[in-house]
Amino acid sequence: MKERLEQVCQEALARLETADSMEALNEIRVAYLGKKGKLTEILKSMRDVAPEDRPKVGQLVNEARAQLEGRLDGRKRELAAKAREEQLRSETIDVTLPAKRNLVGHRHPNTIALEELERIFIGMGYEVIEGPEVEYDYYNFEALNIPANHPARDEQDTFYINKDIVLRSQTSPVQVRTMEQQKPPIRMIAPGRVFRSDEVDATHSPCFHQVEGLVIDKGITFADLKGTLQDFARELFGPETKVKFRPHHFPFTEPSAEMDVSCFKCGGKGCRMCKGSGWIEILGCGMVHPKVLRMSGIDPDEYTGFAFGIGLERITLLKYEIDDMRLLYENDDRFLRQF
Ligand code: 2U9
Repeated sequence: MKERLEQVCQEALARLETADSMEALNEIRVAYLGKKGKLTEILKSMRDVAPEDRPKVGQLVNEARAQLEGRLDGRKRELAAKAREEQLRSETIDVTLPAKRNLVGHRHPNTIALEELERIFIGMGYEVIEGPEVEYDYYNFEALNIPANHPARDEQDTFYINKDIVLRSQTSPVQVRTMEQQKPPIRMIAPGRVFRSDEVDATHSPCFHQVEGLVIDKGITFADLKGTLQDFARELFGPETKVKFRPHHFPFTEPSAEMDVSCFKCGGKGCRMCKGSGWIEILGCGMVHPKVLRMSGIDPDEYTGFAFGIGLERITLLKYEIDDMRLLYENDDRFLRQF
């Protein structure tokens, strides 16, 4: 029995030395120390041993058991240490490597230009008011004195949802809604997206942005319009900027004008930027038509006002000397992050 015990013990110890995983160690534990394990079997066969020899044999079996358990624990620790070493080696972090760049977005040049415009007008006491992009035909045309037979109403220029509802072709409906809701004095700008059925090219897009303004109070004159828009132009393009007004026609204003600024690139001498003329057109404007005031519940005998409309993309392209509007809509980060 002693030899058998030694043989089993040696066999188990030998297997332990070559076991290379926790599973293998566990298998060995079960095979020798488990309920039906070889060592346990030997212990069970004690009943065949002469009673006087039992304490001695019992002691031997227990010693063998203790030796096996000790070695099992030892191997367990060795394997755990090896695994940990392996892990440390494979997960080594090289802290000297350059960090991964976190790609954060960038404000769109249109947004930067809009915020500049808003800052200027807020500084002059204007409110910024927004409104729906899908509008009633009434607010987009009728209330602005654009009659049913007007070319701007043409299906080619406006996206119709149905016969009464359109994608707004200007932000003017926001001013009309404001006139209906608020009593003068009104000093507001209405920035936002507008839609026209235009082909895409370097200066046109079916979806672009406007910033329109409206001022209504007692005694507002064309002089207020000129002074305000001159201040605005100087704030946006620099204090040396000159402005000039050319007569124009809009159904919603009378008289109407377009405003040019002296070229901020050449100072008015003439260059590529201003196509040699020394002037750059930047907005349309005029005194609000009395019919437009009356339709929205404001008495034109008591109040007068001026309005203006700015194409935001045009300002952005000028400000950043971008020569193709399509670049603004591609959202290519390499383009956007330059501004
Ligand atoms: C109300 C009354 C009058 C808004 C105005 C313009 C002149 C104008 C253009 C600028 C470039 C359109 O985007 S663009 O092509 N706009 O020239 N807009 S006056 O007049 C209003 C608006 C609302 C109630």
